[in-house]
Amino acid sequence: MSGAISSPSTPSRQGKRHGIAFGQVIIGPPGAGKSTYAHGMQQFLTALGRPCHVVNLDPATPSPSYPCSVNITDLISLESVMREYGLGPNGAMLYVAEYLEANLDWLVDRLDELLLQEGTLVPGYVIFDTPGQVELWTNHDSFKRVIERLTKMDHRLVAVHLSDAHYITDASKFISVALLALRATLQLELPHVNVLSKIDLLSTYGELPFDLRYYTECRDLEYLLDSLDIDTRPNPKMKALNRAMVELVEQYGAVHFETLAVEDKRSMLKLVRIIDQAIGYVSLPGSVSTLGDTTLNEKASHVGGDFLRNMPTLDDLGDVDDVQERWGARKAQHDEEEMEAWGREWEMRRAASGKEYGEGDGAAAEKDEEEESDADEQVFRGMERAMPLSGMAAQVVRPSAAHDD
Ligand SMILES: Nc1nc2c(ncn2[C@@H]2O[C@H](COP(=O)(O)OP(=O)(O)OP(=O)(O)O)[C@@H](O)[C@H]2O)c(=O)[nH]1
Ligand SMILES: [Mg+2]
Repeated sequence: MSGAISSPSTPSRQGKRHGIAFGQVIIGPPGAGKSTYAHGMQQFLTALGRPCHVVNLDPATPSPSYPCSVNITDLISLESVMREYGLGPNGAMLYVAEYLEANLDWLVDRLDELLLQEGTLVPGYVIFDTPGQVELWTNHDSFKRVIERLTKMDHRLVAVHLSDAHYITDASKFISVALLALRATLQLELPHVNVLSKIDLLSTYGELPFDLRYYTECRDLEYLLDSLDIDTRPNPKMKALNRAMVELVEQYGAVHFETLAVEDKRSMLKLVRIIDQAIGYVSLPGSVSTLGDTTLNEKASHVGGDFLRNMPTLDDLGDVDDVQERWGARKAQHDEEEMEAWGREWEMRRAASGKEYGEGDGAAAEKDEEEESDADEQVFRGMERAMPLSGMAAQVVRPSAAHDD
C-alpha cells in the first residue's frame, strides 16, 4: 500500500532547528477513554500552570471535543481515502498512518510553529491523541517511526496506554489486555505507563475474585488460570497456551497498571506525577505557552503556582488499596466526604484571598479579586468541560458552586 503514497517534494531541511517538548502519546483499544483523557489532561495541566497542546492523530475524529492545536484531518481525511481507494475504515486507517509517515514534515512543521517561540527553545508540552486500532501500535510500523522521528528531535515522550478497567472482570480478557500492553511496550520503545481507565466504575463490577492490587501488579497471574480452565477444560492445548501466555507476562515483569478516573483530580494528579517521572519533567510554575488566550494561561499559571507549592507527593496521593477503597463498595460515602472537603478547601482559598486583598486599596483589591475569580472560574470551568461525563463533574472544585452555597 505504501507504493500509492507519495511524499511532497521538500526543500533540504538539513540544519533546521526544531521545537522541543515533553509529551504523552495516548494509545489503547477503541473506547478506552483516550480522547476523554487527552481533553481532561489538557485542562488539568493548564490549571496546574502547564499549558499544553493536543495533537489529534485520529483521522476518524475530524472534530474532537478538545481544543486541538494540530489535526491530522487537515492533512488527510479517512473518508477521502475510503472513497478514493475503496477501502474499509480499518484499511483506510493503515493508509493514513503510512501517509502521515511519508509526510512527516507536515507534522514536524506544525509542531515547530507551536513550540518555537520567538527564537527561544522553551520546552513545550504536547499530548497526542491516537486512533483505537491496536495494530497501529503492535504490528504496523508507521506510527512507531513517526514517534521515533519526534524522539530524535528531542521530544521526550511517554506512551500512556489506556485499557478499560472493566477487563479485570474477565480473566481471559485481562490476560489479553496485559499481553497487548506488553506488545505495545516492545514495539514502541518509549517509556510506558499502562493505565486501567474508568476506575470510577469499579463499584459497578460486582465482587471480584481478587483485590484491585492483584490486577495492577500483574503478579501471580497463574491464579487466573483456574477460571480460564473452566472455559477451556475440553481442550488441553488451550490450557497449555493460556499458561504460556500468563507466564510470558509474568516472566517479563514489564506490565503493571496505574489507575485512572478522569474526572477525579487526585487520580489525575497521581498520573501526572508518574508520567513526570517517566519523562524527567520538572514542574515549574508559570511555564510559557503560546496556546490559546494568554491572559487565561497567565492566570492558570497563577492558580497552578499556588497549587504546585502545596502539591502532594506520590506517597500523599495514596496507593492502589486507597483507589479500591475510594471507588469500590464505599464509593457513595467517599463522594459525599470529598464534596464536603473540597467545599471547605474552596472556602479557605476564598477567605485567604479576601484577607490578602482586604488590606490594600479597597476598590483595586475588589477589582483584582473579581479578575482572579473570573480566571479561576475559567480554569475550573475548563476542567469541568474536560470532564464531560455525567455526575462526577461536580467533583472538580468550582468557584461558582462554592459561591452558590
Ligand atoms: N466513567 C468513566 N467514563 C469514561 C472515562 N473516560 C472516558 N469515559 C467514557 O468512555 C467512552 C469512550 O471514551 P473516548 O474518550 O471516546 O474513548 P477513545 O479511546 O478515545 O475511543 P476511540 O477514539 O473510539 O478509540 C466515552 O463515553 C467517555 O465518556 C472515565 O474515566 N470514567
Ligand atoms: Mg478517541
